[in-house]
Amino acid sequence: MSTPMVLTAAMVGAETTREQTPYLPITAEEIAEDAVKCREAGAAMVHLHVRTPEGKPSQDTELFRAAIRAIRKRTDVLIQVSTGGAVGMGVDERCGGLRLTGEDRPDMATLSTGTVNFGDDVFWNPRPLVRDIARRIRDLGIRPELECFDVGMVDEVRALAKEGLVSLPAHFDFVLGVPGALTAREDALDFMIASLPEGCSWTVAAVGRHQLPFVELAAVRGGNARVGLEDNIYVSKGVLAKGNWELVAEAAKRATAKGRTLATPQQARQLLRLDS
Ligand code: KMH
Ligand code: ZN
Repeated sequence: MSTPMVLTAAMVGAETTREQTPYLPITAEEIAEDAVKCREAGAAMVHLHVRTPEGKPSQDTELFRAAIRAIRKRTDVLIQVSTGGAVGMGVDERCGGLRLTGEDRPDMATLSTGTVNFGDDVFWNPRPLVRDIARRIRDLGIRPELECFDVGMVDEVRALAKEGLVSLPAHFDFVLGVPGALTAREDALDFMIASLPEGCSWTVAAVGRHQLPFVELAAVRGGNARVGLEDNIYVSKGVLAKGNWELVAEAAKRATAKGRTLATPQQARQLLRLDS
């Protein structure tokens, strides 16, 4: 039996707009409604950003709290908060989701480990800032998902581990296909995998039209995949996904066709070492 595959739904993001797709969830209730359907379609985790009621990207603690409560009221899907936010946000703003403790504490949080061009913008992650966020994640007692947009960011995790800021083995997310960063190519994915420290697990999040084909590549390589409206709004050429759930359903179909079973949230907790 192969290892169950963890599907993550990146539901909201900071860049996708309602002008691009009317199916982008914005309010806590809309996010929870779509999260329930994502879980039913095979997702074990959601990667969460939040928005103001007007749809502006936000990392506001109370907006995160409302979304997390709405999701947890209705489903057991794991919740990973973004600490990336939107380009141009300062570190305190980006870490809004890390102020949630007790029953509102997220299950996981992202940690981007280097600076990268992000379309015409720059996703700014100088080394001191990365360490600041790593410390906050560690202090909250949760595990990071190490977001790497290029291979040097994988190497940087070794330095973070030496400094005691990340414990290995850890879980990585390879984000491929961001304009200005590493392209979504099969050999790029293989180089990322080959660069991992011993025993680490990985997810691939390929952007745009690469999203669903990379689910299949991840499936055959024994990895995990992230889909969702943060990274891609189309379920097929020119056809908008009617919610994150439709992208998860398509990912689930492709992964199972390659012989993988899908992880439940409980299995994902173990596979991603969230309790250790
Ligand atoms: N919105 C991007 C600039 C994360 O969630 O940790 C960064 C991002 C990464 O989405
Ligand atoms: Zn994100």
